[in-house]
Amino acid sequence: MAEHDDNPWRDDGIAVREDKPKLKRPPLFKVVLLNDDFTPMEFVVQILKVFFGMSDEKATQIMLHVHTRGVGVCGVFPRDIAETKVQLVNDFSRKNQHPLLCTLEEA
Ligand code: TYC
Repeated sequence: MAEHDDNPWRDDGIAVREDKPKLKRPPLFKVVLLNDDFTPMEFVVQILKVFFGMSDEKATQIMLHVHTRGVGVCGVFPRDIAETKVQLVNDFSRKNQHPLLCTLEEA
């Protein structure tokens, strides 16, 4: 009997169903910019280029979207990356004495 227990090919007649994969994709977060009346447009464009890797054209387009609509998405990232970007942008804005607000929303 002992040699049967060790044989991986032995069919005990037990039906085996594969388990559903337990891994879920990590939730994503939108990093958003809010409009205000004081932050210069060029500063917002600089933020979008430096922290979000946008071209001058794309950054200008997003900045104007936020300026006219009040809010706009800079990018979508896993939580830790989104949180770090928000922190870096807000620190940089404060250091430059602008009230620009960056925050995150679950995507
Ligand atoms: N509304 C600002 C201005 O007229 C420009 C601006 C755009 C500020 C986007 C913030 O997220 C922002 N100078």
